[in-house]
Parts: sequence; C-alpha cells; structure tokens
Amino acid sequence: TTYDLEPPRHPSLKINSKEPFNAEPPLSALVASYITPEEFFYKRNHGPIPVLENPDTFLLEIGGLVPHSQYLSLEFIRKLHKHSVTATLQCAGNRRTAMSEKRAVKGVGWGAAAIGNAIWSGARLSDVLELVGIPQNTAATLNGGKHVEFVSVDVCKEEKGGPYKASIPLMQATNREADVLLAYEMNGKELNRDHGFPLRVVVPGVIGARSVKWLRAIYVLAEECQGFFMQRDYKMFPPSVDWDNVDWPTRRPLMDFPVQCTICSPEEGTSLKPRSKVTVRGYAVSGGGRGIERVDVSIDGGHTWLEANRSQLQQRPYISDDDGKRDKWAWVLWDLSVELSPPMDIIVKAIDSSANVQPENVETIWNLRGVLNNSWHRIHIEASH
Ligand code: MTE
Ligand code: MO
Repeated sequence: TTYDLEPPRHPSLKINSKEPFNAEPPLSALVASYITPEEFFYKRNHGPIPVLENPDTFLLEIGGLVPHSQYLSLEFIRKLHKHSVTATLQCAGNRRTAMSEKRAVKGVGWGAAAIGNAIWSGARLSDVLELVGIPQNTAATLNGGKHVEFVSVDVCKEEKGGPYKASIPLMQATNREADVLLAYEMNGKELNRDHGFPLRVVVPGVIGARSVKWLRAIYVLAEECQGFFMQRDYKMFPPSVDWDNVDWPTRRPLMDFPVQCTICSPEEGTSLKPRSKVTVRGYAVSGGGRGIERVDVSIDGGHTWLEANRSQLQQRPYISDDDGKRDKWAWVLWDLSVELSPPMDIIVKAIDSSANVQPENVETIWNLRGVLNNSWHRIHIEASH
C-alpha cells in the first residue's frame, strides 16, 4: 500500500488512527519541557507521508494573482533571511473525545495532547511575497488577490485524491508581525517527514489545519481556498446543527484558536492517599497572539480558585505578559502545589490577555465536528489507602 514508507515513530505515542497516522504523546510528555521534542509532537495527517525523491530539484511554485510568478528552490529559500518563531500548534480537534462523551461527533478521537510547542525556523512568508511583487501589509493586489492558498503534495480522500490545501487572508500573509513562516527547521533540526519535510507553513495562533505541510505551491487568489478543509470541515456550528441539517457555506473557516488550558499531571484517574502534596501541572495557550493572563485551579469543585504559577522559558520562572519578552505565539506551562484529599476533582481554566474565558461545560459549545473543545478541564483523583 501507499502506507509502506511511513517514518519511524516513538513507541509511547497513543495512536488514534494508523492510516492515516494520527497520534498524540502522553500528557506528561507535554509538561516535561517547554519546547516539545519532535518525537513527542502530535502527528496529524490526512494521507500517507509523502516521499520526496530529490530535494535538490524541489521547486516551490508561487503564482496566481501575483505580479511575477516564480519557482524557488530550497537552496534559494534557505538563503533568505532566516526567522525563528516559538509557536504552539494545536489541532482544532484537540480534546474532541471529551466532547464526544456528551454526544457523538465525527472525527479523530483526540485526547488533550493534540498540541505541541516548537521553535520553527525558515523564511518569512511576507519576505517571499515581496519577492513576487506584493509589498508588506497588502489587503488586495491590483488584480484582486486577497487570499494566499497553500497547496501540498500529499493526497487525501477528502480531496478525492487531490492534495491537502488551505488559505489565509493576504493581509495576514504580508504582515511581518503575524510571523507566518515557510519553515524548514523544527527545534533547530531539519524538518522531519512527519512534520512536513522539506517545507511547511506555520501560521502562529491559528488552528493547525492551516499550517500546510509538504508545501508545493502558494497561489494568491481572489477568493479563499475552496478546498475541503476550508469549506466542508473545520467550521464551528451551533449545538442545534447536526449532519442532517448542516449548511456549510453559512459559516466561516476556523482560524484563530480560543483560550485553552489542560491539566497534564497528575493524569485522570490517579489514586492518591488523603492529604497528598501534589504539584499540578499543565499548559495554557490562546490563539491570535493573545497571551495567558491567568490560570485558575480549583480543588473544591469550582467554589474557590487558586492562581497557578506560569512560565514560558524554563530558565526564567516567571515572565509577565507585558514585558515584551514573552513568546507571543507560544503556550505557558503552569504549576501549582496543593494538598489533595481524594476522592475529588481538579479543575482548571485560563483567561487570556483579552479577558476571554473558557466555557464551563462542553454542552454549550458542542458541535457536530467536535472542534475547539476548550471547556474547563476537569480530572478525577481517586482515593487510595
Ligand atoms: N498539511 C498537509 N499537507 N496534510 C495534512 O494532513 N494536517 C493539518 C496540518 N497540515 C495536514 C497538513 C492539521 S489538521 C494539523 S492539526 C497540522 O497539520 C498537524 O501538524 P503536525 O502533524 O506537524 O503536528
Ligand atoms: Mo488538525
């Protein structure tokens, strides 16, 4: 089969689907380091991992409504100014299984680890678009281009054997501050096959689905990408909409992800003795470049809340959100030492820098595709004697 040439993967990954390969690490791996090692970074695919025969002859096409179309070699792209961004990538389906438990949804059954934080390096998309004649901060080109489409080489059944694709607004693509990258490195190493070798898009602060892997072409278009994952998937419908009455064109493609927070340690169902001293740990992140303002933990069912410590770099225990040094696109890891008297629940919720809060229950945000479950994360701790 076409799945004969898959790369090796870490045995600790929890496989949610083998073909295409969809897997997430144990939650504890996410809080073990601020930067997620590649082998523990979730893998989300819609088809077999492509094999690139010869990187020396690879050409990235840049066309559509641009003044001068071009083909760029990898060598050329590597010679452009190299920019690094620490960015958290999160699948829109992260925490889907918990949504499914309330009412069935369609999609890969993800736990809470379809997320990772990496240092991505490559050329800025805004620099590459300048090369083809589109200046920075362009809302529309003279010939009407308003969207930038990314087309891959992989094939997926949703596109009827065609390539995976997505688009972002031209304004975002040409904005240096948006930090959109054509990345060829992940964590200082050459991008590996699972994560998009030789080149992938990284759109910080936006659901993972727009960060197209194995990038083959960039087209400037008048309309947003008409691909399956933009038009027939990754949209948010109200709880009243189900598969018999879904009307896809009535909703926009999802872009920025909402404020999210998860307990990674201890894990659900852990048994502890009465009055156990425990350090609770997890991640918190928000989309659109919004930082995390606060992480609240409750060990009494949500009656009272304790504020957790937040950190971005392991060397520096605390970085405030407004000192200009924070990683704008990256998660914070948080921790709080508490004394627990099980059986009981631990609940966490975060607030972002725009004061957005997480919904308490999953019911109010239930949607047929099971996307963007950012309800309060709650785990149960059992009593041991
Ligand atoms: N790009 C291509 N070409 N094919 C894909 O299947 N999956 C997308 C996105 N880019 C996908 C893709 C989705 S839904 C997510 S969440 C991220 O890649 C996952 O990136 P990762 O596997 O590097 O974690
Ligand atoms: Mo995703």
